Parts: sequence; C-alpha cells; structure tokens
Amino acid sequence: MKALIISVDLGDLDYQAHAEEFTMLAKGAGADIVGNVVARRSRPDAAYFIGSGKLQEASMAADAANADIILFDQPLSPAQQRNIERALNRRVVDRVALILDIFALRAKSHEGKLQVELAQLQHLSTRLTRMWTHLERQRGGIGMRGPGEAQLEMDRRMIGAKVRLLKERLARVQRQRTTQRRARSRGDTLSVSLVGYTNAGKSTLFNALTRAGAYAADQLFATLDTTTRRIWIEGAGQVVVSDTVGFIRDLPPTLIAAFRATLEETVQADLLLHVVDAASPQREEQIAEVNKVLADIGADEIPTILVYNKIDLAGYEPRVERNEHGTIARVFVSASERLGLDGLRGAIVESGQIAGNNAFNVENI
Ligand SMILES: Nc1nc2c(ncn2[C@@H]2O[C@H](COP(=O)(O)OP(=O)(O)OP(=O)(O)O)[C@@H](O)[C@H]2O)c(=O)[nH]1
Ligand SMILES: [Mg+2]
Repeated sequence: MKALIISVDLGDLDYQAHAEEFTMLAKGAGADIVGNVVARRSRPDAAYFIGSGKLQEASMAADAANADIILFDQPLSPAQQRNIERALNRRVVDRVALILDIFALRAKSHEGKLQVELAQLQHLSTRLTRMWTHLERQRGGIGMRGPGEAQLEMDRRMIGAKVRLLKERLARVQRQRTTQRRARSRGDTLSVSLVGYTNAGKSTLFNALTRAGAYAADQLFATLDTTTRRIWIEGAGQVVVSDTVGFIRDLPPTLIAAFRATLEETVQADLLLHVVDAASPQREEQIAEVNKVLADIGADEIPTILVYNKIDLAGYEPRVERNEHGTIARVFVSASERLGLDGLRGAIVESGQIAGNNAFNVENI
C-alpha cells in the first residue's frame, strides 16, 4: 500500500530520530513509502495539526505519488483526523493507530490478540462517526487490520458490548495465567525479565542466554508475547528468564493498559535486565522512556542491571561496572557476537542473591 508520511517537527532536539523511528514503524506495518512531507511548527494547529500551506503541499505530494493512505507521525484527535481525511481525501492513520496495527499483525498468543483487539476497539470507539463514509472506496490495508474494518459498520453500542465481552475473556485468561505463575513461583527459582526499548536486542540476548529460538529481527515490536524459559546458571541454580514486548515512546495509553498483563510478568520478576542499544545515539532517551513505563506499571523498585548491548557496533569492550556502593550497575555485552555473556551470568548470580535476600526479608516481616 502506497503511503505518504506527514511528519511534524515541533522543534524537539531528537526530531530526526523520532522521524526515523516512525519510518521504521511504517515499514513494519508493510507500507510502501512514496513520499514524505515535513511540517515545522511551534505547536499543533487545533483543527488540522499542520497549517493550510502544508496541507496543500501534502495534498499535491499525495496526488503526485499516487498515495493510497496518509501516515501521520503524531497522535491526532478524532476531529483532526477527520479534517485531514476530508482535506486530502484519503484515509489517515496516526501514530497510535499505526502502532496498534503492528501489534495486530504480530500478536501470536490468544491473550495478546485479545488485548490488541480490545485496544483497537477502544481507539476506534472515540472516532466512530459517519466520517468513514466519505472514504468508502478505501478499504483494507494499514490501520485497518485486526478487527478494524468489520467494526466500522457497527455502532457504538455494539462496540461497547464487544469491549465488555473481550474484557471478560481477558480476565478469564489472566486468571489462568496467575494460577500458572503461582505454580511456577513456588520454590526459590530466581526470575529474571528482559525489558528494554524496541529493537534493543532483548530477544537476541534471550536466545544467547537460553539457546531458545525466540524470534529476533530488525523490526520494531518483533516480540509481542512474553516468552519464558528455564535455564541453569552455575551459582544461581534454576533461573526463569522472560523475554518481553519492547517499549516505545508515546506508547498509546490504551496499549499500556492492554499490555499491562503481558508486562505483569515483568512486575513479578526478582531482577530486571534492562537491555539498551549501546550503539543508538538515542540510548539515553530510550533508557528514560523505558524507566517511565516501568514506573507506570509499578516495576521501578525491582533491582535492575543495565545491559549495554551491541558493543560490537558501539566499539566498547565487554565489562561489568559497579556503582559507588559496589553494586553492579552496568554490563556491556554483544548478544549477537556472544561477547560478555559470562560477565552477565556472573552479574545475574550476584544481583540475584541480593534480590533473593530482599524477597526473603519482605516475606518474613
Ligand atoms: N550488531 C549487533 N546487532 C545485534 C545485537 N543484538 C541484537 N542485534 C540485532 O538487533 C536487531 C533487534 O534484535 P531483537 O533481539 O529482535 O531486539 P528486541 O529488543 O527483541 O526487539 P523487539 O522484540 O522488536 O522489541 C536484530 O537485527 C538483531 O540481530 C548485537 O549484539 N550486535
Ligand atoms: Mg524481541
């Protein structure tokens, strides 16, 4: 599907990285990008987000490139979306809908699919007016997968009923999950969750540590469901390691809520390995973004090791760094080149002992 990207530069320092990330998201959704219009603004226009001059430019670019669809790299209000659709006579997919679309494409487990469907319906229900009728000829494709298209004809009431049903089903799946987890957490197995920005290398590291075949790929949100494996580490014994969904800035609130259950695994962990793409110029912002989400889901108190991955690209040597209290703070590895993994295992053992002791103390208060 031919897509024209409208990107808005609001003067942020990391605009360039933001724009590149959006392009990657668009490609991840299968878009064939035929053009890119950049609008510079100090703040969004209430009705159209961008000004009328840019709108005109986008309209001409879309016609010239024969674009089927507009991808807008900011979250749009329902009114803005409708106005731009009318002006450009094409369906507009904003940043939130695009992320939802990728999630719909990638979710594999029953629970993951239910969560995406729920988030999509919630996103849709705020935009459900007759606005779709003017775009009748454009159906299917990006932003419309998952439950999208069929739902458009439903009225709000039916969506409301569907949302309730999905929530019930999810609650049931989640109850089962809790029971399973309880069964698993008996005994003194250390549980470790890999968290981090999307594309940081979590799945590659997970594979390197567990030799399992988790799907690792150079695309955003390659992993959408938590994968868990049990491994043996000398000194720590049985360790349960979980790979998780990647984080991204401006994660739609509906998705944060929807993926809470997936991330709940994270909250339950004794130790977090926060995987960082050490080669990314954006790594500091990405770390902050991940920390923000961890705080949101109540996981910010869990002992955490920052794992600087991709040192083969960043030009660092494998090493283990401690903070001023002597606690391990950062470990430098390359998951794909298998560098520094022994150091990381040692760090897991050491931090796991501290984490394990804390858990023990809490239980005995
Ligand atoms: N050069 C280099 N590339 C790596 C390294 N680790 C991972 N990669 C690459 O980085 C890309 C992303 O890796 P993944 O393991 O899928 O990343 P992820 O964090 O699981 O990503 P999501 O599941 O999408 O959130 C892949 O192309 C990997 O091959 C590394 O140590 N060095
Ligand atoms: Mg992954």
